[in-house]
Amino acid sequence: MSSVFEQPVTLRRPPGPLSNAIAPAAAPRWSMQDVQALFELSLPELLYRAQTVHRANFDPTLIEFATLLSVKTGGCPEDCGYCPQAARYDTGVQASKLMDPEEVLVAAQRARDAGATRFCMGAAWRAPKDRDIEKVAELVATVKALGLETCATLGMLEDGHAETLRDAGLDYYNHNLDSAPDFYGDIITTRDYQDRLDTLGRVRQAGVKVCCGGIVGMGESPTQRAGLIAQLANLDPYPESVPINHLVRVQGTPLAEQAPLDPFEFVRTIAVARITMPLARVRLSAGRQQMGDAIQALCFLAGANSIFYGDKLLTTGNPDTQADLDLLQRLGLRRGQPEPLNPQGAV
Ligand code: SAM
Ligand code: DTB
Ligand code: SF4
Repeated sequence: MSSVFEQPVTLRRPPGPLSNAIAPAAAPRWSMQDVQALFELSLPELLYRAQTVHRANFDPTLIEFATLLSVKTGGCPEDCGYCPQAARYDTGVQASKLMDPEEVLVAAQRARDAGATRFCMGAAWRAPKDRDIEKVAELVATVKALGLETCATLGMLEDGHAETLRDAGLDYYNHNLDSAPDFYGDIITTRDYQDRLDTLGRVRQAGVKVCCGGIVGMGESPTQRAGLIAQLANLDPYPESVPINHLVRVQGTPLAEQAPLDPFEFVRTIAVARITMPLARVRLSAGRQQMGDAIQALCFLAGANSIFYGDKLLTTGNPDTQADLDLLQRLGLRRGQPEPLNPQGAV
């Protein structure tokens, strides 16, 4: 298959068996040079390669619908420069306590009835305490009982937390690297890159699937965009689920006035994620409301096979559900859970 390409696409090792830790692989599967070279291809060539990888591994017409719910909003002590929920920025987000299982049940039922297959609960914590984990475990069990895939994003985890969540029925834990290591310090100073890798290691070790991605459009250089994808693709094994967020510029945050990114750079980022992580569910995540249908369509052509579905992300807007259903229909795409075509691994 790769012989049709001028420069062969080498499909590197697929996610291996669960390892004890998640960390950059000893021998990186993807060098920075390789990843940058993909970003620098002409758009037609890059999309062709991404589509070829996508079609070899998935039904390219299937798109996963994941619904988000902010189960604990705002008041966060961290300083993530993009985030409307950081207490230190005046963004108008009202802080609230952790939701009760009854409220979450109603929201999850609504999401399932609207067609979502994954339900992701987000909490604006730096790091949950033991008692928070117990409460979230109850929420996870409530959602799992509805037959939905479960995901949670709660901040940094301590030893034992991922196991408690797993035992309650957690399928995925979302914890993003957010940016390349050499840009990270420009955006967040209250926790470092290694803290994130440590949490990802705990999730992996507990046997919970890893959902890990980043944000583009924060003022990073093209090399730093490639750096983010290289980091993700070189995690060993790479994440099963990769959310690629476009920065949602929120008034009051330090990134509110960030100059817009050329939308084709976002499309390229999706394509390179697909090529370097062939079996991952690559999610076209935050930023769709600002993107327009044509750019979203290009993202699907570039290999995105998952979206956040529902009128709200955590605190900001997302396209109306009907608009998404209409868009999928116009593009001949279908809602569903994309599963690898070849159970032996990446093709
Ligand atoms: N507090 C937890 C944490 O930071 O790990 C979980 C919730 S946090 C809001 C989850 C992710 O949302 C962040 O890592 C970031 O990637 C994404 N995010 C937050 N604000 C965003 C924004 N304005 N635009 C795009 N993505 C954003
Ligand atoms: C992810 O990568 N993106 C989602 C989810 N994981 C938790 C969050 C996007 C948040 C966008 C800003 C907001 O709505 O507050
Ligand atoms: Fe807090 Fe998470 Fe927002 Fe950072 S991204 S400020 S940790 S809620």
